[in-house]
Amino acid sequence: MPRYRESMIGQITDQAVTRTRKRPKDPCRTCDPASEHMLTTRGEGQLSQFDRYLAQQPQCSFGLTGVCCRLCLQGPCRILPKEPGNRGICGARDYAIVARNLVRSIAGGASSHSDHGRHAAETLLKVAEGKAPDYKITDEEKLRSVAARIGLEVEGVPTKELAKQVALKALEDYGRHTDEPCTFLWSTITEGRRKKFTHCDIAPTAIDKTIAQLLSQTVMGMDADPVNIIFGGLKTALVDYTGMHIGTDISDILFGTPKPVVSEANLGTLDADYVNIATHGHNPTLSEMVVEAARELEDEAKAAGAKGIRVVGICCTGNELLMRQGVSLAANQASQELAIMTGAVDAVIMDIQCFIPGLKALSECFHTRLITTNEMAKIPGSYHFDFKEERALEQAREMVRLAIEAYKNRDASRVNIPAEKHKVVAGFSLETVKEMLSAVNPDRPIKVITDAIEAGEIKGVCLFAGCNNLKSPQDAGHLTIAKELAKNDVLLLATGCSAGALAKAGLMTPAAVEAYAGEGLKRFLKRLEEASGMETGLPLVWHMGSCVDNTRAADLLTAMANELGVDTPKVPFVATAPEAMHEKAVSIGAWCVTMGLPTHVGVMPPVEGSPLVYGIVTQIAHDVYGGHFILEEDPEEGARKLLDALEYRVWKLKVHRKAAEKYQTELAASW
Ligand code: NFS
Ligand code: SF4
Repeated sequence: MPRYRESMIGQITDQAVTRTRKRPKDPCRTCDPASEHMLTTRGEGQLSQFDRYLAQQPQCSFGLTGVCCRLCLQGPCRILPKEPGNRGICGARDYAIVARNLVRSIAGGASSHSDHGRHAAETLLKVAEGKAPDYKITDEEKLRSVAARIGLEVEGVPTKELAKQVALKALEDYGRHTDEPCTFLWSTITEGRRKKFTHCDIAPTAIDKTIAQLLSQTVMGMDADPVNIIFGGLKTALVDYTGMHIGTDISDILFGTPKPVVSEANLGTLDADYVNIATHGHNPTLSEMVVEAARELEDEAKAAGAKGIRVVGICCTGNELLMRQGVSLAANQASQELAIMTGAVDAVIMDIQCFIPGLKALSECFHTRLITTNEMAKIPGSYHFDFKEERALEQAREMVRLAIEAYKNRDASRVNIPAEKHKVVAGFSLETVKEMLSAVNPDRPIKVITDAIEAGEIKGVCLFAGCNNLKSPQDAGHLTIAKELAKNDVLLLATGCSAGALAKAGLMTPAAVEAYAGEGLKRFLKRLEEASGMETGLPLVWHMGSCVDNTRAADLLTAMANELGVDTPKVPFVATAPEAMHEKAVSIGAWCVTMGLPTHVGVMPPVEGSPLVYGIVTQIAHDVYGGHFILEEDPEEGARKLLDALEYRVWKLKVHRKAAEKYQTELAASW
């Protein structure tokens, strides 16, 4: 692997500047036919992020490369080519500024995900204490398996009591004062990772403390050592993981672990004859109640002249509802406003994260009501409910009634719903995956995947994650890379808005296996489909859920490492965020690297201003953790690099195995 060289300095920054100058002039930056329909047939004045993206061009190259610092009131400081301007006013070098900016976005991501997890844990506690009567423990089996995993006594403990203990144990991870590492991290990773994190001193003991300390570490006049700053960032990325794992585990306990389910995706799932309610955001605590309330209030919608109520999802709340309730997924991040442009959405009900303020201006062109529900996430001019689990269903009913009211004001002549929609087979929790694999090998289900890799039938596993980012055409990166990897026999998993992109384009169907899978992958999937007798058929890409559910994929990685008898950096497993946008995507990417994954990002993060930081994240990280970032904006090139990474791992595994057999030693631990 080529090493970092000082001479890269000019090259990298020049590339960044050239790229910004090349940005296009046409707002229709999408390869989703439904989005294209909306953008080309919309009424005048209906602006969206596609237009605002163009208005922001060209973007500032200091910001793009990460060398703008606003940490103190003397700033902004920018790194200029010559002395003394090649340092900030305080003397901070390019590498300190780039590293600080980068890890602060990890702190942002980690606080979002961990807050989501905390909310789930608090809800579980309320349920256990009988304070949230509208919720219940839906999946007792999951409760017991999580409890056992985190070291609780399970035998004979009544359900509610156990739920309380799990909730308290999760909450302990937020504010522990001892040296013990976070339970939801430590109980889900390999022995090798535990040693690595301890050795590098990045094992977090408490979520809130780690995030606060990272902010403290990176204020003006604190840490100026880029390696130390990045290690602080990785520790924070691990609390991101911890919070996400809590979110997934507890959502499964409360609302059920996803099972295979058939639904549909894209804007064509909106129906002009129905009251359409779009649930948007991330946390299923609210949206599950909206689904229930909508089912209850069908008659009221009929009395208002509609055929009934259709709940659809946007972003990760959409993924959560798709996975558990079969609710259709109308849009991913970039097309959220376009859903309103159809003129058929009567209300958008939001919880937390990723709903953009631009929704408001657009909703004013129509009858659409925006409803926010979290005290930390309000949009001026929207309806706001102070959502409380104690009276969840009652509040959800009120929200649904607002949508029915709005429906009465809908102007049918302005409804413009694109026809585009595709079937989706979703619901691939790790439990589902294991059950499927058990049909082939009941004793060691994960071995079915690792055997297929070792036999060369499939090349490995790739997790698709992350957002849309208008720096590249909507969904293009996700689709190009997925098709290329499928053709080359890579087993594909997906979460978040990446899953949305692949679902909307029909890649989560059994038909896509025929259309895109290479011979090996096709054989593998067909064998699995037949053995497990899956009624839904097995799709090309396995939908694992929302972004917090990336931990489901991480659990699969851990299980594969344990099955192979190696640590995670040796497993032929890679990740890609072709259109990463949010700080949450940065924190997920950072923990993927820490877990030992080659992690492709298809939009350049602001690290090019420091060749040193660029070198740390793309190369040195590999030496320490076995994972690294592959920063590549060309999707075809990105796919090629991911394939290379997988092939290298399979080759190395084979070499090490042969050596171990020949000399009758243990498998080499290096990567
Ligand atoms: Ni993930 Fe899910 Fe989408 Fe990106 Fe936002 S919705 S949490 S952050 S934009 S994938
Ligand atoms: Fe400038 Fe230093 Fe203040 Fe940053 S911390 S704005 S580099 S003076």
